[in-house]
Amino acid sequence: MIRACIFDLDGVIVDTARYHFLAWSRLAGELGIPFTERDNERLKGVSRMRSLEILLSLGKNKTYSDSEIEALAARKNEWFVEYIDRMDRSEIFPGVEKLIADLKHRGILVGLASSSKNAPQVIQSLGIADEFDVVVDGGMVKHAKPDPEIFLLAASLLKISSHDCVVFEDAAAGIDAAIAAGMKSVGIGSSELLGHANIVVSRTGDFDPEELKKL
Ligand code: B16
Ligand code: MG
Repeated sequence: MIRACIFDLDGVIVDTARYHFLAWSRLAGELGIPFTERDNERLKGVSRMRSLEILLSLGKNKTYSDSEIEALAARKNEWFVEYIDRMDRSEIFPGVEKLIADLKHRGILVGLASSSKNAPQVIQSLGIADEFDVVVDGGMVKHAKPDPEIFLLAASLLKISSHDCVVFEDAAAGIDAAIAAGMKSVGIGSSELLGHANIVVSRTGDFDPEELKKL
C-alpha cells in the first residue's frame, strides 16, 4: 500500500531547468564554450559539479585547476540564486498544489527529494515549503541519482518502508534511483525516455491519485 509520495523538484514541481540553462549559458559565454538548449538536456537531474564537467567538456579541452573549477561552479550558482530569488507561486506547474492537497487528504505523506542544493530556497520562494513532511536536498547526500541514497534517506526520515513509497521523477536517472531504492515510480514526461517507470504521465498535474491503488 502506498503511504508516501516523494517528489523531485526540477521538471516535476517547477521548471527551474530554464534558470539553470540561463546561468550555465552565461558561464559558457564567458569561457567561449558553445552551449545549446540541447546540451542543457544532459544536465537535467545531474549534480552541479557533474554539470560543470559536462559543460567544460564541450570546450577546447582547456584544463582547469580544482580551485578554478570551484570558483566557476560558485559563479554559476550566484546567478542561478538571483533567478530563484525572484520566483513565485505562479511558476508552480498546473495541478501540482491540487495533487499535493489531494494526497494529504488521503493520509499520504508527501516528501521532496531534489539533487539541487538550492531546493529549500526554491520551495521557500514558491511558498510551498510547509507542504512537505520531509525535504531532502543535494547537500544532504553523498551519491547523486541514479544512486538510491536520496530516496532512501527521504523514506527513512518519513519512517516509511521504501516499498510503500512512490517517486515522481522527470529524469531517467531518477527513475533508476527509485527502482534501486525498491520504490514505485511515476515518470513525468515521455514514455520513450521513462518507459521503466510504473506509470508515465505528460505533466505532474495529469496524475490521478486513484492510480496509487493499482501500484
Ligand atoms: P544545484 P532535481 C537538479 O534538480 C537539476 O535537475 C539539475 O539540473 C541541477 O544541476 C541539480 O539539481 C543541482 O542543482 O546546482 O542547485 O545544486 O531535478 O534533482 O530537482
Ligand atoms: Mg528533475
